[in-house]
Parts: sequence; structure tokens; C-alpha cells
Amino acid sequence: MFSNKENFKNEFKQRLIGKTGRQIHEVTEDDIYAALGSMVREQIGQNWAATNRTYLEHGQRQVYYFSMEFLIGRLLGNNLLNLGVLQTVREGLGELGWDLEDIEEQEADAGLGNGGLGRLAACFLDSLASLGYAGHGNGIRYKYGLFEQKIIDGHQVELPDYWLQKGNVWEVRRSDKRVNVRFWGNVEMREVDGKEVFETKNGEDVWAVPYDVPVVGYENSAVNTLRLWSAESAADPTRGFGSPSGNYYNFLDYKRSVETVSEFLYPDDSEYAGKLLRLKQEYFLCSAGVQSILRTFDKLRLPYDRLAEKVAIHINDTHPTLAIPELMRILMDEKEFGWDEAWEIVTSVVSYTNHTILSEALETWPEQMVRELLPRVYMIIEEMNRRFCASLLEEYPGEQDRVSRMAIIADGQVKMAHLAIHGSHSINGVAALHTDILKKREMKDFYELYPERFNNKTNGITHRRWLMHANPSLAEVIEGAIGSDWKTRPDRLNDLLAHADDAVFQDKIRSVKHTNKERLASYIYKKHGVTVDTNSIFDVQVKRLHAYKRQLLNALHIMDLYNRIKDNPTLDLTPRTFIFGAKAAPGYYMAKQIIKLINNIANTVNNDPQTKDLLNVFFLENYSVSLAEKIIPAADVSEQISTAGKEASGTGNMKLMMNGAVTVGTLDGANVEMYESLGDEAMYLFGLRVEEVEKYYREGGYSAQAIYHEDERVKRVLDQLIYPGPFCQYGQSFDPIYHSLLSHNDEYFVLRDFAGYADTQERIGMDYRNSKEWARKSIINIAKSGRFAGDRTINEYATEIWGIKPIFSREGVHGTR
Ligand code: 26V
Repeated sequence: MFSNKENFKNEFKQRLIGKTGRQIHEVTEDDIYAALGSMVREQIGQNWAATNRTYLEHGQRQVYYFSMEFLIGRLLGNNLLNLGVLQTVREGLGELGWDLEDIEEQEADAGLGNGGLGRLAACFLDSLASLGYAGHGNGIRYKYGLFEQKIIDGHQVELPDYWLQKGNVWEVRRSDKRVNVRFWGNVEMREVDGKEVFETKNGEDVWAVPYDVPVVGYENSAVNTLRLWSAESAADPTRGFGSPSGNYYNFLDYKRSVETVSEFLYPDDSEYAGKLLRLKQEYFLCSAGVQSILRTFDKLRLPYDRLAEKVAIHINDTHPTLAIPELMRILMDEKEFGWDEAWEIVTSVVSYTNHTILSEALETWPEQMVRELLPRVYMIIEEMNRRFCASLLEEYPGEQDRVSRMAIIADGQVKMAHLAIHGSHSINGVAALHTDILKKREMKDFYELYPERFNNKTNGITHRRWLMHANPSLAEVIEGAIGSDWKTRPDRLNDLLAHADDAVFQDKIRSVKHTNKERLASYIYKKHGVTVDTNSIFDVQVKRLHAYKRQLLNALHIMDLYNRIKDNPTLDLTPRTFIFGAKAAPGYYMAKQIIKLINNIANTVNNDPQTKDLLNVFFLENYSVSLAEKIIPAADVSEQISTAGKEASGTGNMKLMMNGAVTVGTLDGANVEMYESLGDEAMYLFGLRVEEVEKYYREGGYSAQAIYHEDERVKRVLDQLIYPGPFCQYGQSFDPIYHSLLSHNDEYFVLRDFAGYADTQERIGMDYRNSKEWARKSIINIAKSGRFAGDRTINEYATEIWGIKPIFSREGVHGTR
């Protein structure tokens, strides 16, 4: 089908006409997408079946990455790239008069995730397949992904994201592989041959139906599986459902209520909220996933005490922690294991990654909710807790406090992180600093108990999507300089260092950046009707909106720049375009205020004749994977300015670095490791260090008020938050922001870091003018970004946590057992 351009064109035209029943000049871009998609899907299908067969025959351990989120975005371009047919298809379509990029735009962006955690899961799947590991995803097929964001009069408005509206060419429904998940009910105990046997009666049964999505490896013929579960009613309407009279309507009501389990993705909230439906979703994912793994294991015809040899389950944050008691349940209630043997199996199978230290995001569930919704699972958690606390008392005699702190159930709450740590053989943080904080502070007690379980795996991103696919012209220039080894060995990007001072290469890098900026500028023109100066610095902050990420610091600094220009219209400033993209959780009031503030600032500075040539601000609505692919290649400056100690890792920082943006950042998350590689010559550091932040928190030594009174610039911008400041159009006043900084003493040290940030930005403005020096910095960033490729991260997980080796390689399949 794709062997050469002519074959492709012929086959494609035939299908297009066959599929649509129209003449070739009548088809729409939508038709073209659908025809091309199904053709690619078919091509993948061959390798998919072969991959599954190979894994089964090979008999090596397979990894299942359990995650409530997979933020995979669009798949067409990525699949073409990984299949190695991108060029053929792009040229073939071109000759037929179509632009592949326009066709790609027809695909819905699969937004089955909130942000970093969900995108990481998607990047990991790409690396697993591309490195030839037997590693699969296990998630939920939400009918509605993360809400679509509209900006109306500067406010965020949320719309439902019905991403399946036009169908999904990539998924395959596997009704034959459905499993039953039981909620509610009551547990009955019987004695059989002197053993206690438990069974849940009168529960509500829900079918979990898998939709499989192929995960295509890069030019290695491996195709792994992302299995997404959809909830369907398991009740049979013909068999005495409900009352005789209301039978039909009862059934429909019931069906609808059951199907809400996989209806929508919960937006990450500022405060964790224990919602019943969310708990249902988590159990649904875990129970379906574990059952399906066991069915696959059954094909090997091995005893269950060998499960851990063949299966690894990785849980992405605590959200899928119920996999632990669920596997216990099945081993004990269905496979007749005793507690101790079952526990040994479970802890050898499960490993866990922590993604946040913000205490407000740590999951706990009301004990009563768990007891009622999942009665048998609750009994198991209770028994785990009982045994755990008893062993703790033995380990730490007399230390009742410590035992209470560490208990899995305490104060009427089930603590998911404690359950996850106790039930896993490995716990990892996502950047060196983050892991350090976990060990020393947040999970100190557990680290003391299980030091050998804790380890670090610094995050990484897939260079295939974020460099080769999102920025093909940069990839081409890199290839021109150092060849193509880096495509399969991203650490080889390091070879670019030899070209950092090469004037010709610098020119090429600059010109690629400029082209990408023009592309983004034309997108902005379409959206906002404003022409952007592509010679200005494109300064980008794209990520979820959260107080700790400090979009507010960026915003206050722009206000200050505005003031300085107004005071001195001939001020010698390097022109700047500030670009924001960010969704706020629908219930997160402060975050929404900040969005409104940024939009008001944009309105003021973009329209003031004195500032508009020096200063522009754009808030691009609906930040998503596909929008990130447009923005990131065009960035000159990457804003990574979280309060030190708060951002576990960050991954946008890595994507921007890989695309040649220079970072202005704090020593937080993976920025620390970026700085290790880059130093002051290629990165701009500012702000409090973690130790200083911690000291302030301990000693309460920080006074936002004092800074307000001492720093005129700070005082001025804060006062401008209040009506009738220049950013208070339509009578808007930002009192809540003002008070969070002054009355509530600025929890995230925005004012404390303001001066340092503003000075650093000033330096950036000056340095940018030296275009040779800037290009050099940019090249060093690209060169050093190989360390942050997901392939490196996945190799570490594979060897240090999962104990697996690659099965596929570009040369073929590695030796079978
Ligand atoms: C919490 C909740 C609670 C309410 C229900 C929905 C929901 C969804 C997600 C979360 C926690 C999100 C944690 C998270 O995204 N952490 C990010 O993980 C990235 C990948 O490791 C990392 O780069 C970011 O620094 C970290 O914030």
C-alpha cells in the first residue's frame, strides 16, 4: 500500500472513491482523512497481530501501564512517521493536490488527560513501542475528554469535548474481551473444605468493554496496545429487569446510569475532592485491567505463583492503586491463594510513580464510601491495614504516633499513597529533586521503612512527536549537521555541540525558528486578527493554570514592562510577544481570575499605540497537544517559573528545550537537571531555592507586605489590580488576586521572586539582540536535550523497575525463549 508513491496514490484514490461514492474532485478533507486513516490502520493491523503472537511465544514479562489519563493527541501524523511512510504519503497527497497538514487537522485531538501526567503516559507508550518493549497502556475510553476551552470576553468558558463525534479510526472494539466489574452488594462468607470463601452478592454488574488502540513503534514493526475500557450495562432487559410495567424505561434509566462510569474525565482540581463517580472510575479501570491481564496470562498455562515472572503492573500516581487490593481479591477468592502468598505475588507485580507533593492533590477516600461501593475490596484494605500497623508496632515499639501517621486507614479516610507504597516493590519520583523531597520530607517515614523501594526516574518526552513530527524543518537541519543516528539514539543530539559556534549552522537554526514563528503568527492572525512581529522575542508559558506555576509572576512582569514604556516611550526594549496557553480547572476560582487578568493585560498592551509595537500578549485558547505542537517549535524563551519545590518535574520544559527555546526558570523539578547540563551560558536561572522556600515556610520569615512597601514597581502593579487600574476594563477589579498576595501573604512567593525575575528578563532582552550568541544558546539547548528523551527514561524503568528487555529491534525480533 505504501511501498512507493505511485502505489500509494493509486490505492488511495480507489479507496477514497470506494468509501465515499463520490468523484475525486467532490471529496472533502474529512473524507480524505477517513480514507487515509483506515488505510494506515489496516497497514498497522498486520504488524499488530504479529506483535501479539511474538510476545506470547517469546514468553517474556509484559508491562501494563495503568493510568486514568492518556493524553495522546492526534495519531495520524505520528503513525505515518513511525511506520516510516510519512514522506511517501506527504508527497503522494501533494501530487493529488492536498496538503497532509490540512488533512491531519481533521482528526479530533484525543484529550483523555489533564496535563503532564497524562501526556507523560502517552510519551511513555511511544517509547515502549519504539524501543521494542512489550509494554501496554490500560486506561478509560472517556466519552468526553478534558473540556474544550473558549475565551469569551477574557473569561474561560468550558464546553464538552465530544471527541468521538466523527468516529475514531484507530480504535477496535473487542466485545469478545469484555469483563464484568461489580459494585455495591454485600459480601457473603462460606466455608469450603475448612477455608473461608468470600463472594459479593446483589451487586451492580457493569460490563467493561475494551477498545484497543494500536501503539506503533518507530520503524521496528512493533505494535503495542493501548486498551481503553468503556462501561456498558450488563443487565439483560428481557430477563425480569425492574417491574413488569415500567420495565423498559427502568432499563433505559439503568443503562444510562451505568454508562456514566466512563462518561467523562475529571478535571484536575486545585483541591482534591472525593467524588463517588471518580472512585467508581478508578475501580472500573483497575478491575477490568487486572482481569484482562489474568486472561492473557492464562494462555501461558502456568501456575499463578509465577505471575510476577510474566506480568508487571505500573500505576501512574495513586489513581489506579485499587489494582493492589483487586489483584489480592482475585488471587484469594478465585485462585485460592492464602494471604501471604497472594501478598508476595502482588507486591512483586506492582510498582508506583508519584507525580506530586502538593498535599491538596493527595488522594484519600472516605472509608464509608469505599466500604459501601467496594465491600470486598474494603475488607482486603482493612486487613492490609491491620497487618501493616501490627508489623509497624513490632518494628517501632512504642511509637504509636509514627504508626498513626503511616496507617493506610486513618481518621475515617483511606490513604491511597500509603496503600500504593506498601503494596509496591518500587516507588519513584519523576525528577532528582522531587525524589529527594519525597525521601526527606513527604514520605520520610516510608523511606525509613522501605529505603530500597525508593528510586528516581527523571521524566522524558518523545523526541519523535515533539521534534521529528512537530518540527520537521528543525529535524532536517539537525540531520544535515550530524546525520540521522539521533533519531534512534536521541542522546546523540549531543553531537550538535560541535556546531554551536558554526556561523552557517547558526543561520540555519535561526531561519528554522523564524519560519516556525511565522507559522504561529499566521495561526494567531487567524484567531485574533492581529499581525505579530516575528522579529520580537516569542516568550512562551504553556501548561495548566495553577497558582504554584506562577503565571501570575509572568503577568505582573508584563504589567511592569507596560508601566516602564508608558513612563518612558523611548525606552530601549527588545520587542516581545508573550504567549500563554492554559486551562484552569472549572472550579478553581483564582486560576480563572488569572486567565481573565492575562486577557485584560493583552487587551490593554496590544491596543495602546505607545506599547503595541514593543509589547504583545496573546492568550491562545484551548491549549492541547495539537496546539502545543504549533506553539513549542516557535518559542524563543521557555517560562518554567514555579515556586521551588512545587513542580515535581515539568515536561513542557523539556519539549521547549528540545525545540531550541532558552529557559528562564527556577531551580525546581527537572529544571535542576537541565541547569546541570546547560549552566549559566544556556539557561537563565532566578528565584528562591527550595531550602530558602522551606526555611520561610518553617519560620514564617517572609513578608509580602514589606516587599510591597519597599519595591515601588511591585506596589504599582499591585495597585493596578484594583479598579480603575489600566487593566481593569469593563469595571473588572482583581481584588482576590491582590488579597492573595497581600492579605494572605503570597503563598507562592510571587512578590519575593519578582525583582530577580524582572532583572533576568531584562538580561534576556539584551542577550537576544546578539543573534549569534542567542543561536549558540539555542543549539546548546537542543544538543543537551537528548538526556530528556523518554527513551532514556523508559530504558531506566525497564532495567531498574520492571526487569524487562527489548523484544523488537530495527534488525528484527530478539531470540525467543
Ligand atoms: C489529581 C486529580 C485529582 C482530582 C481528579 C483528577 C485529578 C487528575 C490529576 C491529578 C494529579 C495530577 C498530578 C500531575 O499531573 N502531576 C504532574 O506530573 C507530571 C509528570 O510527571 C510532572 O511533570 C508535573 O510536574 C506534575 O505536576
